[in-house]
Amino acid sequence: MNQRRKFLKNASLATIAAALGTELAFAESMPFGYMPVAFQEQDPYKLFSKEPEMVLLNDRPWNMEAQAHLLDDEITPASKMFIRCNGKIPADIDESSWTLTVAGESVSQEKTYTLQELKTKFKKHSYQLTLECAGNGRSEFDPPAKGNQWTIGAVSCANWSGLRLKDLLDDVGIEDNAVYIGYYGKDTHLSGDPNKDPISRGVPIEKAMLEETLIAYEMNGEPIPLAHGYPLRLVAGGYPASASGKWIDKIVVRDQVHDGTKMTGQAYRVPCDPVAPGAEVSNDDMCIIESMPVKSIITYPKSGAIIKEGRELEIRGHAWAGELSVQSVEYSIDFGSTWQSCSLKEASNRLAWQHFSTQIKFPRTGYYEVWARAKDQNGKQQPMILPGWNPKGYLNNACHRIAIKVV
Ligand SMILES: Nc1nc2c(c(=O)[nH]1)N[C@H]1C(S)=C(S)[C@@H](COP(=O)(O)O)O[C@H]1N2
Ligand SMILES: [Mo]
Repeated sequence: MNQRRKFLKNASLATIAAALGTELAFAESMPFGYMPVAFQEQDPYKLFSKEPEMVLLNDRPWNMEAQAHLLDDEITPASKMFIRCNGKIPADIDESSWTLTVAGESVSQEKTYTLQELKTKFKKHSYQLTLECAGNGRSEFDPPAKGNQWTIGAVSCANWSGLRLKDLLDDVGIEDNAVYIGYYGKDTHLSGDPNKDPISRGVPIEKAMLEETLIAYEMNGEPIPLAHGYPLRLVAGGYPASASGKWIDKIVVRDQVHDGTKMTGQAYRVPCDPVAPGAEVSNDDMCIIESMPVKSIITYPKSGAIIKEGRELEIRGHAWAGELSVQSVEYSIDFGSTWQSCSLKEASNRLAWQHFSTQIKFPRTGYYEVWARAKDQNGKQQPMILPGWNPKGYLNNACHRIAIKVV
């Protein structure tokens, strides 16, 4: 039972009237336990405590993205974090009875832990971790790809705390033939079919064993917000965020690549070799996305800003490169003809985004665009225009641009 329903069932008519802001007419005729329509309507902004400028892309399931200027914080607060749900958010979450089972072909013996055990038996670690939906930027692909039309705001970098997945797997004991782990969450399939998972993805065992791969129970020092996986979440920064399972109650250690829902077929895969836009690609020619590509976002000022001639404009933003670090960020004010360097900070830890900033002088009045371009530690740069088209519209890491008017 969700909190609201629980509240209503126990509420007196006076409490209901107070919540409605008026008397309940014909209160004596309302069936016992009935939920007034006014309480059924869900405002996602209130429900998930999101900033009013967040953009709702879908309500079944809930999908909401940030706008670039909302992502200006160095550590993303919950109120500005995108939501990507594949199914229905679990109701009736009871922390005191929540358990996590570790199973699969490659565990010596299946083992179940209570949430309390996970919190007390294992050392707590905290990392700031970049989570970007593989479909971020999908809206720009042509021919278009089906799915949520994310623009630029399906990325976050919050501070996550919990135990290392590695410590958990060491405690369970895993076999030498382990190649992959997979997660199962308690969210339910949109069809209502209890035998179908909305999503069950995972990561290679090497990624699972990284120090930064967490089974998190806190985000930004608080219990994880409901929409982001309360009370327990896998967090594998640098990989498509779909690998970071929310509401998890089971981890499987596999002796083959995990074949859960959205691991197979074309989901979260791109053509192993580039294809022409609109091409049909067979499943055999699609490869699983692992580390996300280098990318950057200008978070200040908001696109469309107007400044006075002669004034310098400060710009700032973040850059990330999946499992790699970012070596430099440049900007251009002449549509990419020339580039100047920005100052770039080190990441607070591996797999966290890095902050860049600079001061820009504009030569005269007029309309400008500021473009930002990052380069990863291996020298790979963001493309200026849309990168390789792919059937599902993943991995658009083209340069972010903002419009500026100098008057
Ligand atoms: N159990 C579960 N985990 C999930 C999902 C989901 O629908 N169910 N969505 C995945 C996808 S596709 C993304 S992009 C991220 C989104 O995380 P967020 O909503 O906390 O931003 O969660 C991932 N983990
Ligand atoms: Mo995603």
